[in-house]
Amino acid sequence: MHAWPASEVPALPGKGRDLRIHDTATGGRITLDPGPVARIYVCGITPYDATHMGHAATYNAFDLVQRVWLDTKRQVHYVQNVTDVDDPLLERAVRDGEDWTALAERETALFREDMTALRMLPPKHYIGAVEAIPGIVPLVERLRDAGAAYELEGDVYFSVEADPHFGEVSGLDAEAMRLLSAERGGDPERPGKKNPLDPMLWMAARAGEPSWDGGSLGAGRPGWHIECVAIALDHLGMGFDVQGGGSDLAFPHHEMGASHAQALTGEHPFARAYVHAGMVGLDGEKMSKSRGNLVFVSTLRREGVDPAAIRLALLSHHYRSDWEWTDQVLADAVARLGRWRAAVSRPDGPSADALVEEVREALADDLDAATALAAVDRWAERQHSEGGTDEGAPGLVSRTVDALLGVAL
Ligand code: 5CA
Ligand code: ZN
Repeated sequence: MHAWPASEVPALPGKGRDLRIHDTATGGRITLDPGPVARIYVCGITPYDATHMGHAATYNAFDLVQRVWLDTKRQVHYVQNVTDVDDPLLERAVRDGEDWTALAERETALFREDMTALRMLPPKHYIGAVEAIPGIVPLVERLRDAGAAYELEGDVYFSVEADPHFGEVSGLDAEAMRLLSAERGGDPERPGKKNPLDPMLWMAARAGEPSWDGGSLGAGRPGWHIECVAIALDHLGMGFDVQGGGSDLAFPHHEMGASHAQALTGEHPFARAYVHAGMVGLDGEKMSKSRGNLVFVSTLRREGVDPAAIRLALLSHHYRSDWEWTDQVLADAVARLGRWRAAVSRPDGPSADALVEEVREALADDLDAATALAAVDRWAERQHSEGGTDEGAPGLVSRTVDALLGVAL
């Protein structure tokens, strides 16, 4: 599938710092050391509803990762999927009496518009689950032939015992895994499984549901985790730099994905860092399509809210913390955007050389965007209170905010 148009990223003087980031697997901060081409896979949406603030916050975090890398003069190879066939999408289509492909196409198109408006850098490869099926089937066959997968009433399950590193991404104990597996798409109660945690790789065709030719697997459709593994291995290979998503993906999705890939290749690790963004809530609950407590990017845009203000609202929270979306969060961001725009609209101002380094340092320090915003606030306050004579300063501030934070002033 096609992605969305890229906004230009201005080059800044000098060079950024290497990113130190919290890795879920080691439970601590690690310094990433990508090659000249940094490789990142970020899990994409399941397109049955519009982009909400939680999605936007998660994609914002991984956009910052890329902006830090670009500032170190690396190229970035970014891959994202679209889960354009899965239970929740099919259920929503049935509920609304809509064709599931039309629903997926419409919501994916809206997501592209939202990402473009928010100036999120597009993936180089934007791949749907459906288009990945021809690549998924041979992977499942290989796992089965190697004894890492087994059949149960026509469905094919992955055996978590096949990967000696299983459990290392999330670091959870068996009971916690069982609970989360039941909550997040697994079926630990199904009789006949070798291990209750074993996830489905291939689901045999069900009446009334779409299915595809699965070669020796029979007709069916892919499980969720193998979708991302097939796409990541195809476009990035093993040992890529960052696997990203919201914290609700650490288990089972990223745990199972890592094990599928490690069992397939005999190599470790699947990703060198597993990075997870916190959950955005509304009225005390995680914002989620299934709960319906949502604030959509597209609704705010229609109401005339400047996407740059939405982006500043996302940036005002640390990406790893769980936080609540409120009207006040947006009002504060609108006010901040106004102060910044007024400050850079003057022909000169206080020097911004130190500011560039402060923003760089804050972001390299586990994407501390709030500290970066505070540094820009201080420059804007000085501009308003004292002004300055540096003719290049307002332009440099605009370029810094654009290049490193994705905000157009
Ligand atoms: N298609 C799968 C990933 S392969 C999926 O999880 N889709 S999703 O539409 O449910 O979520 C897309 C991304 O948004 C995921 O990274 C998910 O962790 C993140 N996300 C979902 N809800 C929230 C929330 N309330 N706050 C922060 N991030 C969220
Ligand atoms: Zn995924």
